Amino acid sequence: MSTDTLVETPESVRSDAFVEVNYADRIPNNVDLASDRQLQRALEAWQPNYVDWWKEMGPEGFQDADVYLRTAVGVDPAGWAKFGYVKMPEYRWGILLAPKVEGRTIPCGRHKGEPAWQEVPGEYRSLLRRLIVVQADTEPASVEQQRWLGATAPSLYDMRNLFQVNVEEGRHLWAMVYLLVKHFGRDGREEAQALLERRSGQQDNPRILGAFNEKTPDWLSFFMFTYFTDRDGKMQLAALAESGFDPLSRSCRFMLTEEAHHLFVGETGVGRTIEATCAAMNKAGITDPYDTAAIRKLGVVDLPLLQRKANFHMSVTRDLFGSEISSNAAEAFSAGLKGRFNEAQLSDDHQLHDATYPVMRVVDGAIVTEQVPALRAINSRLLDDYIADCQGGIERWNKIIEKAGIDFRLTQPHKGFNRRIGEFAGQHISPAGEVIGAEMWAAQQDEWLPNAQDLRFIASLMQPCHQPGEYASWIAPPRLGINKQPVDYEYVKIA
Ligand code: BYC
Repeated sequence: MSTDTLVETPESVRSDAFVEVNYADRIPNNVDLASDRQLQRALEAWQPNYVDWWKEMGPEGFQDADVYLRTAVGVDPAGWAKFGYVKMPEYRWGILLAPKVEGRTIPCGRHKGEPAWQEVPGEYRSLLRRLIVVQADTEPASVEQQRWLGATAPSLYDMRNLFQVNVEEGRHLWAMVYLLVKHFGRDGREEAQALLERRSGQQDNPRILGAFNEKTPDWLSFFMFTYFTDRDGKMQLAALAESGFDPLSRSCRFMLTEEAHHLFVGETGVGRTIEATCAAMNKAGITDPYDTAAIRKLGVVDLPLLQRKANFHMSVTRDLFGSEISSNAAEAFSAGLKGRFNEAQLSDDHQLHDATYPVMRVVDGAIVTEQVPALRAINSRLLDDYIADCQGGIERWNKIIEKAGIDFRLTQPHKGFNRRIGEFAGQHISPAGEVIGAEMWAAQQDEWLPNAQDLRFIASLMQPCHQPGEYASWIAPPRLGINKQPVDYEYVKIA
């Protein structure tokens, strides 16, 4: 292991005047874990089970590789991470909370304005625990979903990014397990153990939320997942960062810092795929983006296929917001456990007694927009904020296509397209937003979602490129390397 990393430095690292991350402890932390022996022992008992889970379910075939990873050494945005080679099972997963904001109050709901809770409010214990467990469950789930991807990495740069995302999802699990074990006693310890036992996609004991039981079989899925599904992570973490339960808020605030890189990996991964496609089309003199047979012969992903892939990931991720109209969500908000996106910046009473919110629903076979009590429409609102937040990257992808002079635009399908949860579950809605019958859906769905031929083609592209500086035909090299390293740097030293 290189010495230029603080990963193994056995001393405290001061990141700013207030927050010190202690790397001398078995579990790195900035929560003064050593002062609470019982908690420390409980977490140290969980740690080997976690590492066993990582070795069993983490990246397959690369556990001994030296990976150029960043490790959080503080929570100061100006300099919170260090880079160096690490073998993943030796990664220093730690507990990091954003600094406490003195005088912070509960931002929303019936307790608005009261001091934020430092301990679990008894009357909301089970609701709070459920929110933390659902958040926690997604983190190991995504590592499990992505565990086979190393073998087909399109470059060492991409492989390293995959592993970076994976170890940070592992750290996010630690962040939630800390809250469960510290604040929920024996129940919390049992939940922490159960988090290591559920398995993505397993019939008997699956992960909690639908999208986290889907497969991530190829790199295009990975990039779409990190753009669209990690963005659900961003939105949910932002809503939980508004929690009146201060330890949850502080955990989520720091997790959001790490999440930004995951979104970057997704956006640039899809963007580089588009670049390679457009460049190959132009070189071959192909102007029609629907001339897919000719385009696929060039070893790149045709744009209509990218649209179908995006349609799948967008619709599955929209289901993660729960039912648009939800009494669970109303209660989480009213209790002050989960806010809205940017709660503190919204200019209303933050209690929503009389407010309404427009929600799309299907009534008598037609899509209508109804005003619904805003409290019950909390999920719907977060979903709308999410859809708006997705648009930025899509516009940037379209710029790449436009600059290459190709007549094609990626778009978001209608909110009701391909939904299994909420107002549109059980309906057939086209990407354009028409309510259609089952027959029409069956006839068209291969045009709207990846079909068997698409999946076979994508699988055929997934040939490993594991030499420094080598990139697969279907993806352009990045403009910049990681941490100012060149793009042909040996980001992963394969054992
Ligand atoms: N699949 O009233 P409802 C991330 C369940 S991603 C299966 O409709 P509610 C990440 C629901 O649990 C962010 N089940 O919705 C990204 C409930 O069951 P219980 C994860 C579903 O409760 C990439 C029942 O249906 N964080 O971080 O208002 C990589 C009725 O629920 C689904 C969070 O989600 C589904 N899609 O809201 C790594 C935040 N949807 O409890 C990480 C915490 C709903 O009756 N979670 N159900 O047994 C929450 O805020 C809420 O639990 C939800 C659901 C928004 C998920």
